[in-house]
Amino acid sequence: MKLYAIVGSPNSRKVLAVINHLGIDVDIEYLDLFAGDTKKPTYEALNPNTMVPTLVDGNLKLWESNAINQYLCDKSQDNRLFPYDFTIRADIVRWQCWELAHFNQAFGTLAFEAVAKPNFMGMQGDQAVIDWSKGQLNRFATVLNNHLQGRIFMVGDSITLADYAIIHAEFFKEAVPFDWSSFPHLNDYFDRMRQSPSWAATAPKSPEAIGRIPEDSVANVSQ
Ligand SMILES: N[C@@H](CCC(=O)N[C@@H](CS)C(=O)NCC(=O)O)C(=O)O
Repeated sequence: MKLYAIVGSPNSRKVLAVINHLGIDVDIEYLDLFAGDTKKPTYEALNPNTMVPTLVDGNLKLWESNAINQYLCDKSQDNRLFPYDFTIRADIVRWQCWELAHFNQAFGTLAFEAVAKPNFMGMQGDQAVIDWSKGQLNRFATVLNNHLQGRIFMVGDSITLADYAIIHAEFFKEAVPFDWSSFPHLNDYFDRMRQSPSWAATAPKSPEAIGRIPEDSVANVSQ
């Protein structure tokens, strides 16, 4: 299996963390965002969205990070992160859908407009979009904070795919113009998840490393 990823990309990190956690053997090819690698025809043939991550396994060309993570768990027949019990699976998939459609849609948009554009792309963020995403983030952070009261993990009492999905934009948490102080359970959870070895190993070595091909690969660690 081969994964196409970009250093520091939250959705790439989400998949890399699962690869680390499961300890599975996947070739990682990092693309250079600034050299336009995702726009090259050979890559577009794998992922017409010209985004990362993309997993290639034989004839399967799979994009969408949450789908890739489910596939990796099933393919490896290691059900720790995605148990076979269909009630638990439904709960995990519920949170994967929710982070994509709501929480990380708001968080990711705010991070892109308010942090990535001015810091990495040399352009100003759109203030109307920033204001909208802050409102949305406030709404959905409230849902997440309430869910996490009295909980260690999103589903059950061990780490699952839902956790790697929820936290995947954590690198930008302190950088976005958003007041997290009224979400103590969410904050504690992010702090805990940041300590997860499989997640921590996916972090870019420096802000300058983001989007560039690393000299050495991100180390795989098993949990
Ligand atoms: N829903 C997709 C989102 C993928 C995505 O947004 N990837 C970003 C990096 S985290 C990307 O490739 N951006 C480059 C671009 O938009 O051109 C997933 O979960 O895989």
